[in-house]
Amino acid sequence: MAFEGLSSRLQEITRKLGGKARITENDLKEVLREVKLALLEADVNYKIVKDFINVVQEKALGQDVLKSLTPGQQVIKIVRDEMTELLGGTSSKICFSPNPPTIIMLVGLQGSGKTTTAGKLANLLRKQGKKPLLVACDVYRPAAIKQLQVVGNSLNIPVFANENSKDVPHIAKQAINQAISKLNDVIILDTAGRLHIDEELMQELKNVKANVKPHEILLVVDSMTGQDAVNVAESFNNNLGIDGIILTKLDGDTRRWCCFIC
Ligand SMILES: Nc1nc2c(ncn2[C@@H]2O[C@H](COP(=O)(O)OP(=O)(O)O)[C@@H](O)[C@H]2O)c(=O)[nH]1
Ligand SMILES: [Mg+2]
Repeated sequence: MAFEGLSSRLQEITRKLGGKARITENDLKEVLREVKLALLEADVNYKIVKDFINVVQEKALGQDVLKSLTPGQQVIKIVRDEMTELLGGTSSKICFSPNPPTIIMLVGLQGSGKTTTAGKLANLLRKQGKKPLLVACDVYRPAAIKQLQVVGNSLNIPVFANENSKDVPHIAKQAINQAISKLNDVIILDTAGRLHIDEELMQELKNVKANVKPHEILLVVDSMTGQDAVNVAESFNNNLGIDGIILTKLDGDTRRWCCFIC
């Protein structure tokens, strides 16, 4: 389960603090230091940890917790509330278009898990009563088209591919027409990635965005990339504007940090 290491560290801090009838400013500093270490060990970005600790400290001092009758409980509450805020106080869902099909475009680096996620997402949406169509937009490697077809077949979800074209906006438009005629209300575009972010990739994705106008652009990020995931997300967001992030491979990540699904 995600956050395993982090939650046991925080539970330990809570246990130590909870019973204290009085805490001094030094106790508070010590607690914040431990929370900071727990977050850093969980591979949370340093800037985020720094801001988080500052906010908790300000709130703790602002609420005069040191003079309170239950100071430990109050500090715990502040940490818990801020943690909830940090992880997103609200969970957002995919916005479906009132005029189907809703177009979801998956983007991300090569190997991040786009094709696998396309299948998982289609399966999830089907369970929610949708009729998804997967679209092979990674046109450079014939194996990539085949991979999506295998994923679709195994789930019994239709896959649109045009092996004769490398024009991704054109392929996406053909897929939209097929979706309309076959009453597929969601289409998922499985796009190509690169090993690293490069101008050519961004230009190509921008071109697809401009021509196809997807309702949701979701960035797929391999959680094993750790801190670099932040840079990848920033770069895709600046270039393309993303609506959400899906972190993959959390099952194999020993740091098990966090998972946003939008
Ligand atoms: N353990 C694990 N492996 C995954 C996950 N998602 C993808 N993979 C594997 O990562 C590799 C790359 O995935 P793929 O979907 O082809 O990535 P793409 O290049 O972005 O389309 C494949 O070997 C997948 O089986 C996941 O959530 N957990
Ligand atoms: Mg792929």
